[in-house]
Amino acid sequence: MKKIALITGATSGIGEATARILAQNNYNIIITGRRDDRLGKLAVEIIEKIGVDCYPLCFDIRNQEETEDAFHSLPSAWQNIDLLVNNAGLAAGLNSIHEGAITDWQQMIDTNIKGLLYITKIVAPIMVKNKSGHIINIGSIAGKEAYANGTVYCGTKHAVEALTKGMRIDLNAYGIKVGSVCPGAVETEFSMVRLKDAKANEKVYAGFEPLAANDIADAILFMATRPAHVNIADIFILPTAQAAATIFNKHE
Ligand code: NDP
Ligand code: 8X3
Repeated sequence: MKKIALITGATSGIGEATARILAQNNYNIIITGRRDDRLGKLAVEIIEKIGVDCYPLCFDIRNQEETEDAFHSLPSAWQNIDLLVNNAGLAAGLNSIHEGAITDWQQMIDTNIKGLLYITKIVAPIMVKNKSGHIINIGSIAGKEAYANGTVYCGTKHAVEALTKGMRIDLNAYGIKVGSVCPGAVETEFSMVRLKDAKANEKVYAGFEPLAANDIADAILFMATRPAHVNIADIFILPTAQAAATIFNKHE
C-alpha cells in the first residue's frame, strides 16, 4: 500500500517540488494552498504524468475552521497521513521593529506558527492512534539566527525550531518521527511575496547561486526514506555561497 503525504503550501516553491519528488517516489499526495488553479494543475500532473493519486485541498491555513473543514472533507482512507510536511509559510516585509507593519506581523505569525499548529493538531492525533507517522517542519536559517529587519520573521522561525523540538518530545512515546529542514536562501516566490517588487526580488539572488526548491525537496525525501529506526532531527542547508543569514560570497 502506498504511503500518504500531506504537504502544506504546495502551490509553489519548496512545497510544489516536494509534492513532485514524493509522488515520484510512490507516495499518494495531498497538496494544499490558497491558489485553487495551481492545485488543480499540479494534481492533474501528479495523477496523469507521475501516476500516483493526488488530492488537492484549497484553504487558508490561517483560518482554523477552514483548515479543519478542508481536512475532514477528505475521504477517510486519505486521512491516515503517514508524512506531514509543514511547509506553508512566508515573510512579509523587511523592516526594522519600529517601522514594521502590524498586518505583516499578523500574517507571518498566523501562517508560520498558528497555521502550522492548526494542521498539526488535526494530523498528530491520527498518527498517535496509528502509533506511526513522520512530521517534517520547514524552519529556516532565520530560526537559527536573527538578522536586521527580519525580526518578526526570525521570531516565527525560531518558534518553528522550538515547536519541532517540543513535538519530537511529545510524540516520542508513540513512535512518531519529528524533524526539520532549515534552508538558507532558496530561489522561489519567497522574496517576491516578501518584497512585492520584481527588481528587489532579482537583487536578492544576484551574484551567487542560490538553492533551488528541488535541493530542499531532496533533503525532505532523504529524511522520509530513512529506515524505521533513524530519525533525522534537522537538516540545516545553505547555498555554498552563503555563510550566515546576511553573509554571501557574491561575484560582480
Ligand atoms: P513560496 O512563496 O514559493 O511558497 C509558499 C507556499 O506557502 C505557497 O504554496 C503558498 O500557497 C503557501 N502559503 C502561504 N500562505 C498561506 C496561507 N495563508 N494558507 C495556505 N498556504 C499558504 O515560498 P517557499 O517555497 O520558499 O517557502 C516555503 C517555506 O520555506 C516557508 O515556510 C518559508 O518560510 C520557508 N523557507 C524559505 C526559504 C527561501 O529562501 N525561499 C528559506 C528558508 C525557509 P498559496 O499562496 O497558494 O496559499
Ligand atoms: C528564508 C531565508 O534568510 O530570507 O527563511 O530568512 S531568509
